Amino acid sequence: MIINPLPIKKASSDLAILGGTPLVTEKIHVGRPNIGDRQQLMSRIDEMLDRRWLTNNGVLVHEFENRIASFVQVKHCVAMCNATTALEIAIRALDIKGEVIMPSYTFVATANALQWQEITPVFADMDPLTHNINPRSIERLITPKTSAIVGVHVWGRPCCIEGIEDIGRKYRLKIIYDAAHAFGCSSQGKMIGGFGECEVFSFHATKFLNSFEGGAVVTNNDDLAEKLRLMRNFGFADYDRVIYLGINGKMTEVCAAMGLTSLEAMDELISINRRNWEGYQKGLRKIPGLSLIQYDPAERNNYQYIVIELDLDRASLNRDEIIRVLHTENILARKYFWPGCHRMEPYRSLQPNASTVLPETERIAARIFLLPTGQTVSLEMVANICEIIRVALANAPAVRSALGT
Ligand code: T4K
Repeated sequence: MIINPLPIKKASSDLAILGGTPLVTEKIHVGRPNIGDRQQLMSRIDEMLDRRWLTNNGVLVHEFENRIASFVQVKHCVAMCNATTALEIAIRALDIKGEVIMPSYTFVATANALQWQEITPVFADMDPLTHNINPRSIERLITPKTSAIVGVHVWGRPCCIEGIEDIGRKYRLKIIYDAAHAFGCSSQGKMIGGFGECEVFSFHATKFLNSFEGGAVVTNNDDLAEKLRLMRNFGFADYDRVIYLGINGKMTEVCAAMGLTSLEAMDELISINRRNWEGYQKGLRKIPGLSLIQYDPAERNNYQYIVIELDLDRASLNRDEIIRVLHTENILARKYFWPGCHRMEPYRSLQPNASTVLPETERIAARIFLLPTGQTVSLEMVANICEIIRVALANAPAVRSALGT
C-alpha cells in the first residue's frame, strides 16, 4: 500500500515540529518489506501445505538455493534461517578462532557472530569515502592470534576486496564477507557472492531480497559447502548418523516460498529503488551540507539504502535534530550503524580503548541517517521528505528552539 502524503510543505509553520500537521498519519519506516506477487506466494504456500513438507531440506529450499547459486554464479548456496546463524556456522565450519578483524561500522550481528563463539572481534576503521573497512587500518591490527578477516559490503557497495585479499595472502588469513546488504550487487563486474572463502547474504524482511527471515552462505568450495549443510542440520549425515557438531540453521519452506517470490520481483524492486534514489538525489541536491551516497553506475546495484551524510560545518542542524524533525512528521529515519559495534555491549566493556583506532568510524557514524524507500514509498513522498529537510534547515533557529537544543 502506498501512503499518500499531504501537499508539499513550503513554510516553516507547515512543519509538525513547529505546529503543522504531520506529513502522514501512519508511520513510514526505513526497512518496510517489499512484497512480490502475492498470488504466486499464496499458491506456493498452498502447494507446500498439500505436500505436508514444511521444513528440513524441502523442494522450495532446494529451488531457492539453485536459483540463488545460478544468479550469483557460485557453485553452492546453503540456505539458512537467518544471516547471523549463517555467519556463525560459516565461521565455525572454517575453524576460525582467536581474533578476527572486521569493521566496527556494521550491524552488531557481524560482531556477535564471532563473540558468541568466544572469538574476539577486532575493530578496524572505515574508509570515509566508501563507509567500508579500510584495508590500511587492518594490517596494524594483526597479531599472532589473528585468524581471519570479515569484510562487510556496507549498503551493498563492495568493500575493497583486492586490498583485503592482498593482506589475507600476505598473512595467511581466511577471508569471509558479510554480504547481508549486497544481494544483486557486483564488484568489478563479478557478482558479490563469489569472493573469499564464502559470502553470507541476509534475506531478512527488511533486506532487498526478503524471505521473511533467512540467509545463505554461498561458496565455490565443495568441502566447505558439504560441512555447512551438515552443520545447519545438527550434523546429521543420514538417519541416525551424526558426524559433526551441528545446530539448527535450516530455512523453512514458507521462507523459501517468500524468497523465490521476491527473487522473481527483483528487477521491479531495483527499478523502484533506483527511481526513489534518483528522486532523493534531485530533491536533496540543492540543500547545503547534505549528500546522498552514490552507487557506482558501472556496477550492478540494488539501491536498497538511501543514506545521507551531513557536513556538520555546512548544515544548520545536526543529524539528531534532523531525525527528530522527521520523526514528528512520522517519517522514521534511522541512524544505522551508530554508534558502531565498539560502543555497544559487550564490546564497549571488553575493549574500552577501541575508539582510539577508529577516528573515521566515530566521525562518520555521527553524521549519517537513512531515509525510507522501497515499494511503499512514492516519488511524491520522496519529494515531500526532501522539502521537509530543506524547510527545517532553512529555519534552523526556530526548529532548534522547538526542539530545546
Ligand atoms: N550483517 C549485516 C551487515 C546486517 O545489516 C544484518 C542485519 C545482519 C548481518 C544480520 O542479518 P539477519 O540475521 O537479520 O538475517 C534490522 C534487521 O532486523 C536486520 O536484519 C538488519 N541487518 C538491520 C540493518 O536492520 P533493526 O534492529 O533495525 O530492526 P527493526 O525491528 O528496528 O526494523 C527496522 C525497520 O524496519 C523498522 O523501522 C521497522 C521496519 N519493519 C521491520 C520489519 C521486520 C517493517 O516495517 N516491517 C517488518 O516486518 O534490524
